[in-house]
Amino acid sequence: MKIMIITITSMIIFTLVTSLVSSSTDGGVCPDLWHPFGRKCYRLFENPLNWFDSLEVCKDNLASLATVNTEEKHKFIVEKYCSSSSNSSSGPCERWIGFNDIDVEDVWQWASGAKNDGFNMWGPSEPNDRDGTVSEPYTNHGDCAAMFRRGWSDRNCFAQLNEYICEKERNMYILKRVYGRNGSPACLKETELADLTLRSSTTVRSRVDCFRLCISIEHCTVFQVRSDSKNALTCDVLLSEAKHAQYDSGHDGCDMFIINI
Ligand SMILES: [Ca+2]
Ligand SMILES: [Ca+2]
Repeated sequence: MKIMIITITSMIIFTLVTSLVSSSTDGGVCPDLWHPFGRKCYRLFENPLNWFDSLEVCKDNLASLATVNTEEKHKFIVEKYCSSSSNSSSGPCERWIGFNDIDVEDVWQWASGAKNDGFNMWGPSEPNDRDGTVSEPYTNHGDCAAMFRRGWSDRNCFAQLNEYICEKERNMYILKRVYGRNGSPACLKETELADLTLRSSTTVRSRVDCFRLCISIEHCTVFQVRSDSKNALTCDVLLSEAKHAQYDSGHDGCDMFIINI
């Protein structure tokens, strides 16, 4: 028998749950392929683009080019990505970051809008408003910063670097567990999923994996995790509209959650 969801009786601050996926204690999670450091998430992109196009890709990912405003952050990025990226294991490990003096020469600012508090890691003789060596034409301005393993240099913003680093806020999520009228966890049966599922029958190892799958998919705000008789877990990732649907309740081993950001 189908009944409307009538109560959402528990709220779980999801940072409690995310402690399972991140050792950090300051809350928030990063989507797949993004890595946490402090309160931010970082991701290395490895397709050759100029600075402007790199920034656009970051924005498409609700991020900005990295604001590398502490030495610790610079070190994290070097240690995290200089050994794994395709062009950097032994090379200079060069990639775009958000620092630029595009608007006013020698007034450096962060693409993210973060205040420039004076920190920088310019390499020797940088910034020199030149791309590459001094033999290049002076008109070839250096207005966009690239970070290397050991420091930064200003380069021509239209130069195509192989890599760039995006940065965004870690998200704070609140999960609401969904209950039916009789107080047992509400859930959709397999036969009811077809119209409401973005991606169903994905095997996961844990509820947290299902949560992470959901937040990596646009428009997903509801997910449920079903376990079968052998305790294998199946993750159903649902369209947001699903929360207005009617659900069965009382499935053993099935839990549904609504994500509020
Ligand atoms: Ca410049
Ligand atoms: Ca330069």
